[in-house]
Amino acid sequence: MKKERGLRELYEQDPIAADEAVFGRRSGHDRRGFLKGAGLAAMGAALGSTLPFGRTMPAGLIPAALADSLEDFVIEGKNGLTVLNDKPVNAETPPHLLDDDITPIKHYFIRNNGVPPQDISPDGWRLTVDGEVNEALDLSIQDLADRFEVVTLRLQHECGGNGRAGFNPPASGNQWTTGAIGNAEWTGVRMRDVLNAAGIKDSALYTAHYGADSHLSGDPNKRPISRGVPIWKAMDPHTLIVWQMNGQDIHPMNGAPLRILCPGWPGSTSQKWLTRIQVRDVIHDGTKMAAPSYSVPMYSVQPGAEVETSDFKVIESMPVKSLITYPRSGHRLPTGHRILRVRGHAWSGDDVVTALDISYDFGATWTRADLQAPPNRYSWQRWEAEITFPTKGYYEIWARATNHRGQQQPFVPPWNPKGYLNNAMHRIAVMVPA
Ligand SMILES: Nc1nc2c(c(=O)[nH]1)N[C@H]1C(S)=C(S)[C@@H](COP(=O)(O)O)O[C@H]1N2
Ligand SMILES: [Mo]
Repeated sequence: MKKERGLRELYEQDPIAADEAVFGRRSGHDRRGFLKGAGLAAMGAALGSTLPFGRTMPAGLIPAALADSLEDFVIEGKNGLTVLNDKPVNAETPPHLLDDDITPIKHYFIRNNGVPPQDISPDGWRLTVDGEVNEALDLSIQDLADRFEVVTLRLQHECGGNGRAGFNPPASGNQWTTGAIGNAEWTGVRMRDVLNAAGIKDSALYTAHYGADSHLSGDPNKRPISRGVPIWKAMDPHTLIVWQMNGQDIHPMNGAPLRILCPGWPGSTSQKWLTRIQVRDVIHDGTKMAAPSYSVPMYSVQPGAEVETSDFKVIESMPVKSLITYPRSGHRLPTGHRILRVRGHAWSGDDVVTALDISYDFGATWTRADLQAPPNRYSWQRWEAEITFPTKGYYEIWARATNHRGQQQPFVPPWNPKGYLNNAMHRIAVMVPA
């Protein structure tokens, strides 16, 4: 398993690289190596005051006031995320900060494979559509807005590796717990309308997505990631090319100024900093398309087994899942109280969640929660339940979603070499004092 690196360690080893990982390359440093621009502003905001001598503060120096709370301060415009120990920045959302129906930008998770682009101004941004099309397109964001119907949808979007930390033996990669999921309100155009404008040929089989971020190695010939989807998924009216998140500009770390939002499929199919969609007559073979990336064995394997590359299949629809977003784990009822209302969200890849059950006796008995229909397809669904605890004591609340195919969240999900698709039931602890 890859050794994890804390931010503090990162700062000790390579402070300039740490600044870049934390603040993004666009924050930059001046010629003497001092932090400037957005990075400086972020540090000031985190400290709750401006830095009078900020301009002469050497890059890579962690302000003493922040040294003990690095996990909280680091990314401008983000708040409360848990920064995972990796470079570039990967940050997940604690479950209690996912309580809103629409995930706020500040709480939306970040998963970067490479170095985000420096210039993300929407003016001058171009999207190329080419490959197996009758007429290649070269579009500005304004062109997209002018030429196609603009739509706004709430869409669930989860990293294929979410939950990886729960597998035993452990799988290498970011040790996501439960927070690489978000359900924001995205505004843009349907990918289908753009592809139809280009005119897809009969030979069209798969899309290939390209973004403006660069490879961690700095090698311009390598791409951090380039994935795609079968044409039928690209043509689904919920697969969007978006430039707004919750009615605002997309956060720079979430792919501004333009990205794909391909709901219900591994987050990696939703290319950020989108510059090109190529229509292909073969299954796309871009970076991180081939097994074992974003792939699982075709059959169930013994934990820890080695699996032949040819025995993997690419992940498509994500599995049925849910979260308890209130209360926060460790909640203590006030003395004399036995009643608690719990709530959360449930979602299921391309499918609809039809039931949510909770247990407060370690799975011995289950109670059906109230479950709402999604406001639009591919949004997660709100659920809520009231529990009356029979005695004082320590309780665990478990939540288990079921989709319209009858598929349910397991207690122990199938182990796989890369640690994908962990949809184990979410559990929280509650104390009832008396
Ligand atoms: N260009 C680009 N697009 C990308 C990535 C990336 O590293 N570069 N990461 C992918 C992965 S693995 C995920 S899970 C989602 C994460 O989206 P978010 O950072 O907005 O939460 O973006 C996807 N799109
Ligand atoms: Mo991902």
